[in-house]
Amino acid sequence: RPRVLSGIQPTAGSFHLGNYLGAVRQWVALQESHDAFYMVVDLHAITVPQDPAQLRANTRLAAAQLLAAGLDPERCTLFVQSHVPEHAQLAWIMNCLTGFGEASRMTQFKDKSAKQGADRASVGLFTYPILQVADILLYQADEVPVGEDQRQHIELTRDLAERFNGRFGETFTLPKPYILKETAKIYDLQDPSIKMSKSASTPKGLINLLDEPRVTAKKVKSAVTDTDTVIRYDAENKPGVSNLLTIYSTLSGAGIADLEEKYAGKGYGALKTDLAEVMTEFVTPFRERTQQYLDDPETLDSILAKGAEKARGVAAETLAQAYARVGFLPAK
Ligand code: AQP
Repeated sequence: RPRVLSGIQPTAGSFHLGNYLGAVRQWVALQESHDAFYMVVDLHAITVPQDPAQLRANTRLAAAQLLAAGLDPERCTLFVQSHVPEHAQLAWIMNCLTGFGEASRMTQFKDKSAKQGADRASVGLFTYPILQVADILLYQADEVPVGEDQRQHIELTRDLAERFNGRFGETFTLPKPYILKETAKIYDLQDPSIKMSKSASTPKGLINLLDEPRVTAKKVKSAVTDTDTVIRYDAENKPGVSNLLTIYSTLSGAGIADLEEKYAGKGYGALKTDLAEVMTEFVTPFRERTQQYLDDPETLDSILAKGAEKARGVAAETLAQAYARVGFLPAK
């Protein structure tokens, strides 16, 4: 079976709709057909300041949400990044293979550091994509299911894998991004020209899956559309409506063309009311399942411990090979 690897940050508490539709939904599907490794990336989280107690709680919360979304520990390997020390170890080697200019071209760093003020951004934030390279290469992943915003980091992963292989001998698999066109980028409900994001979106533009369903319904109903009245998918000219149609279609399983037909001659109000209902039907059981996992932290922690053990089996083997290739003297 081909292998997939992906991760999600535990930083924001609740996952948002972009995380779910852009990534986690695909993770759930891929565990059926792939040898799947998924992790909560707490090492990535500390690239910006975190409260320790909050980070710990959010790490469990992220794992609970992944299980609630449908990850099955019998079908995939679910673990916490810091439980597998090989991530940081391989990242160091990859740091040493990366050019400073090359790392400087990563657009996510440019965006995030610009927001914080370049002097305040940590070196960890700068090397974040290189840790991601290590995450992926350790598992010899064939595909990486992510949203569009991560495409550049997968390119970097391929470049560094090729560089390492060229310099030290064939070691790493070159991974491909697995990005579904329809949901590659979910947009902010208030500003459909930007992606829905925990740091850039206003509270009204961001759907948190763990929000009260009535809060979510309200946000859907006040989503920005356009001055036209026709319900039609046209990402360029009608980004707000198109975003709502994408969300509606993916969550309900109805095709976009079917939705356009269903709402022909009806106003945006009807579309939003129905979408609010579809959202409520999705988030209500999701919230309940998340809470059930949180109420039983022992079970949750033991799932994560088993996942880490399985992950380490693979990661340790790859790291040992990389260490040998680089020329590190084996410890006796
Ligand atoms: N709006 C989005 N549309 C589609 N996919 C998205 N992802 C994030 N936003 C969207 C995907 O979610 C996965 C996990 O993301 P992450 O935990 O690495 O967080 P992030 O990318 O840092 O999420 P945010 O909200 O975008 O955070 P900020 O605002 O800090 O940048 C990834 O696969 C990502 O592509």
